[in-house]
Amino acid sequence: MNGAESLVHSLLRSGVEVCFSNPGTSEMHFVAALDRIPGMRCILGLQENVVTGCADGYWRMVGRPAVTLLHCGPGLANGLANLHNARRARSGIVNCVGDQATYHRPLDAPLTADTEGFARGVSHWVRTAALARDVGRDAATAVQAARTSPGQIATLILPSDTCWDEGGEVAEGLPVPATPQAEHHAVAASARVLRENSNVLLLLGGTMALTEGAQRLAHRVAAATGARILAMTSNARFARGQGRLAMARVPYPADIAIADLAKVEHIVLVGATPPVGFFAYPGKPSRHYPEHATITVLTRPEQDAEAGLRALAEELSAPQADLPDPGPRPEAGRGAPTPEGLGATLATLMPEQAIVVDESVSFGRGFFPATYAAAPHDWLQITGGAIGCGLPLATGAAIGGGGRRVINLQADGSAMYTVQALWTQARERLPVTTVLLSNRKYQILLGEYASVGANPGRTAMDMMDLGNPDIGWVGLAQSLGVEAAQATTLEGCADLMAQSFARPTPFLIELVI
Ligand SMILES: Cc1ncc(C[n+]2csc(CCOP(=O)(O)OP(=O)(O)O)c2C)c(N)n1
Repeated sequence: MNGAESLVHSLLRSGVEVCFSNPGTSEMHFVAALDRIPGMRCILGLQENVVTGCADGYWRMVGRPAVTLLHCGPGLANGLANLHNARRARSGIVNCVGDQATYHRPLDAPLTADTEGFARGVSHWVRTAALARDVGRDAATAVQAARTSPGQIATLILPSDTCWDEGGEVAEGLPVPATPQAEHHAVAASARVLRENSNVLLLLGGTMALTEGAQRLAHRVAAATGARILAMTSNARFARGQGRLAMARVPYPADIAIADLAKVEHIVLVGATPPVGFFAYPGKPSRHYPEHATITVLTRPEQDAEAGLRALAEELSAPQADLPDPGPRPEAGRGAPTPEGLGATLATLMPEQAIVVDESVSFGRGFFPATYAAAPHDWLQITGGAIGCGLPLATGAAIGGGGRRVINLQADGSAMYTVQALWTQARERLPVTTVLLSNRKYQILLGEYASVGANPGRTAMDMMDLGNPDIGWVGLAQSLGVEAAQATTLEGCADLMAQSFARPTPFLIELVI
């Protein structure tokens, strides 16, 4: 058995079943091993940032890591932005990066790079395999690292001779470390803050704090104490719709967030971090909560948020409390597309257990209230601000979603970073409906420009306008194998959505906004 075969066997024994890949010469023995050994679903992405974004979406739905197969330092580097987003989502991923053979590296051939250096900035765990004999054990250790709560990025670099040399040894899967629990003193301290004060904010963040169960417990705590509940601005996975709490997020725009949090005197963090601005602005505070507000941590992101909230509810002797009724589903929107209208259309048509992938950037800020009464669904957001994650995230979520409908609300500028993901959706025949929000601009940046009091001149405009030439989204999607059509009204969009939801294959709606 060579090292590559021991790698595949060990990954399988550790529970890894999906490989998102973009291979090169140094990974050919890994590819050959995947060909010989059954059990791993292998999915080709046509650029590495598609591959890594898919692995993020897969983890968010499955809670087990996929493996990525990347080519040398430059291949890994192409995938870094979505590994950054995945790290912010606290997703678990095992990257396997092929590299120059150990004895070839000193010759400084063209693809020789600081692969470990590239890996380190986005990885919790990095190792370069030294010998074929060690590769199986290294793979099992990487999976264990990736599965360590709340989820970590593990990067295993494989010089090609460690894959082709004989002497590979299969490793058994290693135990997954238990999710740490909230400390008793943290529960007691949080209870004291909630009991003794008004103007307390219970801030929920991270997948574990936004499950239906955690939301019900948070509501029970809030109903007993008068605390306010908010979610963080960006969340990896958020259970929403009927049967879940109609919960707002900390607003994105600095001024609105600062005004919204102005009365907060105490913040209890549940898997969340204190609310700070995405960016600093001259003369504005970086922290969006009042300076005098106290911060109490109920659970850190790696701790079991639901169990922590249960302990808190018990400590407070909080009675059971039914969730407020979000009311009926709204009527579908009509006429020219608006964020609220599209949100209402989505809420009307969304099938049960849909997965919404939201990289809607500036257009999407009004979607949340409009979808409180939609059928139960999961909402996945861009978490690290590195645009170009939506299409890959939707692709990976569909692979991990077991047939659930994926609805990708996708801004056009961001879509162009990783548009190749549409081809993977077509090849894998995935149930993904992309609603492509076509404003032909970097609208958010135009807004930022206006807020510094400037009017864009020709040079500035040319850096924020995507027209000239216009991107033909319908033709582009079709050329990548995805059926597509254009809509200019909400009625037209609703018709196309309904048609798409009835079919198991991908579809792109270019919604002109
Ligand atoms: C990797 C990366 N590159 C560049 C940016 C800067 N940036 C933020 S938003 C944006 C434009 C987004 O345009 P689009 O996706 O069309 O959304 P819109 O602003 O029109 O809503 C850019 C270039 C970024 N956030 N991440």
